[in-house]
Amino acid sequence: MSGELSPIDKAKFVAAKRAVDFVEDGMRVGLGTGSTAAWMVRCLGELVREDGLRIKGVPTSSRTAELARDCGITVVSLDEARWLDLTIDGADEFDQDLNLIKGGGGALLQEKIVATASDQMIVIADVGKEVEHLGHFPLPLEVIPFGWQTTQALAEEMLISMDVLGRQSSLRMNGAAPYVTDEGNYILDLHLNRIGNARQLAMVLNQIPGVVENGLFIDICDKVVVGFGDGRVEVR
Ligand code: ABF
Repeated sequence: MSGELSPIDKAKFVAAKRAVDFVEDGMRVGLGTGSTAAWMVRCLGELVREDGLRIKGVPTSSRTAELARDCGITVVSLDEARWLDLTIDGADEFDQDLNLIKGGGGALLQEKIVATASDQMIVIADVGKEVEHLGHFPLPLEVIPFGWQTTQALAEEMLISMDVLGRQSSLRMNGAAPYVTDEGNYILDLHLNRIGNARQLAMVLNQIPGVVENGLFIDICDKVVVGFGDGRVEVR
């Protein structure tokens, strides 16, 4: 499956492949979104088709649902599964406390719901996602379309009082139109550069009217499987 991969793709692949070792027969598994998670879905599909692994997959986005079905994985909704044994997903940044920034792929709301409804969450990532302080990657904020510019102004005003370096934000676009999430919402990307108190910021952001969810995953991730371009893997 892996053939000749670039170092970054090899890092993603080996992390994904190591993570599926944690999947046991009969599990209900949350399936993440993004290119690293896509490798994980493919590896799981191979185990389902060739080793008879029996799992129920709960996708975190429509893209993942399509890929999972194409790989032969039984896909069910989160409400059908009710609770998950394990979720495996990617991330945009992770720090030493295993706190994350997620949402670069635009699926942070469903990803956070699925990860929270799981006994365990494992993140798979290339080592380039590891940071000392969260925030260099723009923090995604899912907002309802109604009054989004007012929501944006309130968020930027709130950032002035927070422990962050940057306060600019931008509406995520899909070509000439705003990017629309699976739930029909918009995404504001907050260019914070460095986040001091991620826990406090996550709580305050979600108090702003119009904000649905933010991409900070605090105390949700249990393990990070880190892949390296030379094929090494570390479990943190
Ligand atoms: C998804 O995967 C998103 O939350 C995150 O932004 C993205 C990372 O994508 P990739 O694995 O392609 O770097 O979980």
